[in-house]
Amino acid sequence: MPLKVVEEATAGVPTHCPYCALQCAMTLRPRPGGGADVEPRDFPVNGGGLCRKGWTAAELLSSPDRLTTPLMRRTRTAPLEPVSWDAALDRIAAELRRIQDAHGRDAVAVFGGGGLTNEKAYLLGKFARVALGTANIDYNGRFCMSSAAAAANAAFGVDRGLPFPVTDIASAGAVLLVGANVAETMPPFVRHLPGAGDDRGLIVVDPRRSQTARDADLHLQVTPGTDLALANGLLHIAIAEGLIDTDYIAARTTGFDEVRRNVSAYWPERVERITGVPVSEQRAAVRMLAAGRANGGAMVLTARGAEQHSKGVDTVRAFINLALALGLPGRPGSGFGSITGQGNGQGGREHGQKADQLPGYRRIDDPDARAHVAGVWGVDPDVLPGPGRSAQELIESLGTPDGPKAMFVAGSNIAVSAPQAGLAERRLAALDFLAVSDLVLSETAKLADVVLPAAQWAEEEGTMTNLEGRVLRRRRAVAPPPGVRTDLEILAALAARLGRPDGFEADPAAVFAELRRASAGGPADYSGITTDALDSGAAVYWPHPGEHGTPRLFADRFPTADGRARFAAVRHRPPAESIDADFPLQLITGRVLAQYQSGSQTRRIHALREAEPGAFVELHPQLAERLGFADGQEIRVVSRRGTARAVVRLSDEIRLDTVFMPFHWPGDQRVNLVTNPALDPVSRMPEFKVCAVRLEPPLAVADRLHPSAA
Ligand SMILES: Nc1nc2c(c(=O)[nH]1)N[C@H]1C(S)=C(S)[C@@H](COP(=O)(O)OP(=O)(O)OC[C@H]3O[C@@H](n4cnc5c(=O)[nH]c(N)nc54)[C@H](O)[C@@H]3O)O[C@H]1N2
Ligand SMILES: Nc1nc2c(c(=O)[nH]1)N[C@H]1C(S)=C(S)[C@@H](COP(=O)(O)OP(=O)(O)OC[C@H]3O[C@@H](n4cnc5c(=O)[nH]c(N)nc54)[C@H](O)[C@@H]3O)O[C@H]1N2
Ligand code: SF4
Ligand SMILES: [Mo]
Repeated sequence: MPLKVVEEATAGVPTHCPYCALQCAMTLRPRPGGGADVEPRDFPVNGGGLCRKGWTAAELLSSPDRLTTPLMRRTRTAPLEPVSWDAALDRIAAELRRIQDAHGRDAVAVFGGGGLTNEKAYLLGKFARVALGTANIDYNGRFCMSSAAAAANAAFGVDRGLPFPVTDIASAGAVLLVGANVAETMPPFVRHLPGAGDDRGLIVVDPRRSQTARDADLHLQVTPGTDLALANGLLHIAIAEGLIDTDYIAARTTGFDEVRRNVSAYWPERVERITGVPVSEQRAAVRMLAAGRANGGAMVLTARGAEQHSKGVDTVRAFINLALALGLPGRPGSGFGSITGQGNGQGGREHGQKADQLPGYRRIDDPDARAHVAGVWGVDPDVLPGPGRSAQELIESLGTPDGPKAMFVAGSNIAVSAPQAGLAERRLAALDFLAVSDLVLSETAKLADVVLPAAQWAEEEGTMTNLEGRVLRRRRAVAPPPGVRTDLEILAALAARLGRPDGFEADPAAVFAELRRASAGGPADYSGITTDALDSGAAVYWPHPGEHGTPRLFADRFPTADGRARFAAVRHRPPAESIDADFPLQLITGRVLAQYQSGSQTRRIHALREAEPGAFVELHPQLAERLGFADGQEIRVVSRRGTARAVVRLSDEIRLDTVFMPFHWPGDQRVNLVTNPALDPVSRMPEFKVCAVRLEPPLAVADRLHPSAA
């Protein structure tokens, strides 16, 4: 055993990137003085490639910004000061106890993240349900994959973002990408897409001519928030032109007749009026998909641009309808998928940190699921609480008379990333007690009463599940800095202090073994996945109940009661907030290549900070001229909810009625001061992707010294 470790140290440790769901493979070579060097490693998803974030990921291991000691404030207004681990953990346990004794068990909330390993997500869920006994646990995946997940569960009976390996995309003759800018959000993914000079076709739907759209054969520059109408319109054309697969529809689906009637109202000229996409381009898109289907296959893939809306679930259903009518899901080289975002966004939504779920992607309101998981946990099913509040509803309830009075956060920076962040910040401030586990002093950690310094990616063992549902091994390459503990150690220590000395192992292998048992028989069944198989590099896809996993789903049947996929007749409606005279522009939000999420990791990496130093707002030169703004000028983006500061970045690749702003920066550069928290009725996904704004010149210096309260 020690021999193996030495060998690995000299040969480098095989692992995966800490950031997005592509989980590109890399080798880490520890440096004698601390930190490590990154080398890309050949692996199907990345084919030996890495993006700039992956290349520079190791810099944060030895960054002076790392937290290396617990911090605590004595009162809510006192400064954060270094304290011992015992003092920090004792304080958290005492406060959570005190608040639950006074206000009931649900008065303590837990908030997790899709970047946490499977083991952490699992133990966090168990910690909430068993050690705290609270119904109130949710996580940032609610802001990410919840609409796609709800749609896939309803249509296919299971939610695995890509129900096929990423490499299958390379055999598709046509790919329709809806609201996905993979050229920036997962650059190595692009190698699988149709490219210049081949006989395959790429169609991109985006209000901006994004990096990804620039290389497409067809770019549909849709009006923000109208993808649902576009999908219905494309299906209308496919039916009218006789391009649907009637045999597939008859054999493998239910509900098409109602959908056919519904989309008859979405004739091309009407859809052009709603979406801004010319009739000729709508027809071209449908014909490209049909031609691709005859040339290896056709794929329809959605991402956050289509999903982060108050009608995100119905929009995804509309694109699933299109894919089903074309006969794609379950066919080789064809299918429907949603591109998962966070490193463990897939596994993170399977193992019980979501308000309505138990491990194995089970439903918390299903009596059989409760009985099974309670059995593994050694508790009575009746004591399992839940379902609790969804992320945004939870945040909005913090510190209110009916809401939680304390919260424990691990793996999310909601002070930057939640919609209407000004409100989120006020709700966090209204708590009696906030504890945060993070690598760095994130904007959310700055608001905490106790901050715990957590180990990161390359300092601990664990498993991750990538966007294909493939389970991967994350390996420890370097020791955490002295003073730092893993999240599993933190949860085990807190559980013990809350009267649960047993059942909370800090050893990732022990947690994975328990997770396998808890997931057995559930939709995301990991029970047959062995550490040996993962170590050997075997391609391990869930469901994996016995010796064999499932790289491709739906070949013969869908995991619904009758084995068929379900169509759903869905109608278009406008975004929750329409533009008007006061707020005449559509604001859309998203990402840039060099920053990740709330930026708490990537803003601390030198090359990435240099590449994208601060918030910008992208607008068309003609719009800028009309408003009197110049490239590089600082302006204010104003909505009914708040104001964000940003630098003008001119681009003729964006619609004239739309401006774009990424969400990676803190303070008054947060686009989420502006965004709309309107929720999808089913998934409870906020409408991050569209709201009404106006652009204003910066405040005069005098105003800036005495800003009016936003
Ligand atoms: N560099 C980088 N990579 C990342 C991340 C990151 O923060 N930075 N985060 C990871 C995570 S968690 C996620 S979820 C993924 C997200 O990956 P993507 O979904 O690809 O990223 P976004 O930039 O959020 O949105 C994609 C596109 O949606 C467009 N869009 C906005 N509104 C609309 C609309 O109404 N309709 C349509 N069709 N398009 C619209 C935007 O212009 C944008 O180009 O990226 C992952 N990878
Ligand atoms: N306007 C707008 N807002 C958005 C979006 C958008 O497109 N537009 N996208 C939404 C989406 S898709 C997402 S996924 C969310 C993401 O938003 P956040 O949840 O804020 O995501 P991160 O910035 O990744 O936050 C993760 C935090 O956990 C820390 N961390 C990383 N690894 C670990 C670990 O192992 N343990 C612990 N304890 N901490 C760790 C990091 O340092 C960081 O502070 O933002 C959402 N917000
Ligand atoms: S694409 Fe994603 S997983 Fe790959 S190197 Fe970049 S951030 Fe890491
Ligand atoms: Mo995400």
